Amino acid sequence: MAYENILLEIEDRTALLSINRPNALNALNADTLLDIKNAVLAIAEDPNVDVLIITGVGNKAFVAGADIAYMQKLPAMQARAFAILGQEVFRLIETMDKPVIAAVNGFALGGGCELSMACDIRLASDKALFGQPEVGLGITPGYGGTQRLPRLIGEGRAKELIYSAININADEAYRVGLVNHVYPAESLMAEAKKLAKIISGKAPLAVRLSKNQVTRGMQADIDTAMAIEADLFGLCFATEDQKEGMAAFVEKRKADFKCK
Ligand code: DAK
Repeated sequence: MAYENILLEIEDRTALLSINRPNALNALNADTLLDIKNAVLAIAEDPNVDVLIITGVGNKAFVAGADIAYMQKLPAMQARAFAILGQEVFRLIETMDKPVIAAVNGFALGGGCELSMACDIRLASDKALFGQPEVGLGITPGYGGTQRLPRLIGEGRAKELIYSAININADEAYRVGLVNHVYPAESLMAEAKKLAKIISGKAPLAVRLSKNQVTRGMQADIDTAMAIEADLFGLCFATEDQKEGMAAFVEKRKADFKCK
């Protein structure tokens, strides 16, 4: 499929989706969200891909938010459709089986910060800047910021960032637990690919079931979450990879996983 607003490459069982509107600091309009949606749906089904990395083209921005110029004059019903599309795309990323790494290479503001939070793992360049500037525009966060930010960094810190619209740099984002690691800008992508390669060397189905357990379990009460864990743990024992993984350990050799 041809995309206008993103680049998509597949290498070494990793898909790299780069949002490609550098002149607008990779801001998200409806066409870009549609490209992301179609790419994510394709990657979810692609047997050659285990891990997805999302980043922004250029050295300035991951995504500087929803496209303000695009949103400014939207009629109400189109604004509603834009909201539904964004929520759908972010939820798709969050709930797709395959792990998603955000390689945050610059501004991650508003919808950009929210996009990174819909990913499983956030790696940041030392130039990254995170924030939810919406209240300065007369709106609230609308792509999950009021929900995912407090879950990731705690209610008090999230409320401070959302109410004040203050941006935080990569080191502060690391300190509060919004990002897992901070790397020099020039090594961010290599580090993201290195992590993707480590993940894709494990049993792919077990990785996907683990994502499912964490993502669904985090939304559930502890008893339901433990039941989800037990069920999917049990399911692993119906796979060839469980037999191969345990046999390889006992036989002191590298496992050859097959279940895609
Ligand atoms: N939208 C559109 N264009 C943007 C943009 C954005 N978010 N951010 C930057 N640009 C454009 C600029 O207009 C400029 O375009 P030209 O003038 O060159 O044509 C170009 O990118 C370069 O930007 P600057 O010249 O401003 O670059 P600086 O380095 O001086 O400043 C900046 C960088 C990131 C600090 C600044 O551009 C900035 O403050 N940008 C806006 C950041 C922001 O407020 N982002 C949050 C947007 S609100 C919803 C759900 C979610 C949302 C909305 C609705 N529903 C459920 C309904 C999400 C809302 C948001 O994300």
